[in-house]
Amino acid sequence: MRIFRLINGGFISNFAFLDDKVFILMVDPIMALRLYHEGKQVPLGPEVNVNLDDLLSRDYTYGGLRFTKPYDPPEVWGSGIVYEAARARYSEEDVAMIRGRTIYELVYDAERPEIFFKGTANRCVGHGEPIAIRSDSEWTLPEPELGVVIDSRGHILAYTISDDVSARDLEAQNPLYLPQSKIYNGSCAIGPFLVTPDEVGDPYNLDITMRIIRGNEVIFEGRISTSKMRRRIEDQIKYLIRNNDVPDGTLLSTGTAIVPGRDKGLRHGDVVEIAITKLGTQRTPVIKLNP
Ligand code: DO4
Ligand code: MG
Repeated sequence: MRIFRLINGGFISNFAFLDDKVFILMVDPIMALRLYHEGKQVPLGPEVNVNLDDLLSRDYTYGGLRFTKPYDPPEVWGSGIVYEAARARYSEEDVAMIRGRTIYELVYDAERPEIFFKGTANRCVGHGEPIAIRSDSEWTLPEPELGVVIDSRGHILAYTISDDVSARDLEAQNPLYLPQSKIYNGSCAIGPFLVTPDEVGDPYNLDITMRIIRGNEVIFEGRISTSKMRRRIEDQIKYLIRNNDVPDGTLLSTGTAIVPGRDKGLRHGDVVEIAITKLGTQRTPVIKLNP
């Protein structure tokens, strides 16, 4: 099952895509995922006739019906330095060192993962909606990641595309600035779909690709397979929920391996396109926030 939401004039409706048909979803997406996970009937309304490709091509400037985030995650968390590529790229900068090694090299090898708070639903946008550059950042990067929706006991209910947009200059300046680098309006994009595990299959066999488009030009392109993840998703979830109650529907963004350089920082007007096997393609325009 795939869940998505459409917005029209501020009014949001929930939909389920099942057996090649689209139905109105009669319960909220988190409840639907819980029921599906428990093998119970998901309350569906009538089948509707929608052209998904057409809807996916519309962005937030469109006046009528368009995509929005597939649900409102009560909490969003992120994992850091989960891939060798992230360890290497993050450590290239002039960053904090402990006992002669960068903090990123240390956490990559450590048993305890880096898990950080990433925000709440109001910081998240959906497909076609703008991700943001902080007004005080000159180097902000998108981070294309496999997003995992879990229940309060840590069971995986669904997967989605998540973009852990980060003000890289702030976190490189001082690790204590990490929350400001990671949490601000428009710092997280999710969707277009929530896809249940039975449709995704092996989460360690998915291709993640990202393109940054400026005008008519692709200024960056990157690709990675989730098979390159050093830390298992279950291990990340174990640390996230240890002595830390999370609500049903919590989203964990499982870390990036695609890290463009300093010369590829986002600019107002760019478009970020992230595709993950089985999860679809997320396109988000980029805006720079006013001070
Ligand atoms: O502390 C750095 C954050 C790393 C991160 O967000 C990632 O590896 O995806
Ligand atoms: Mg990240």
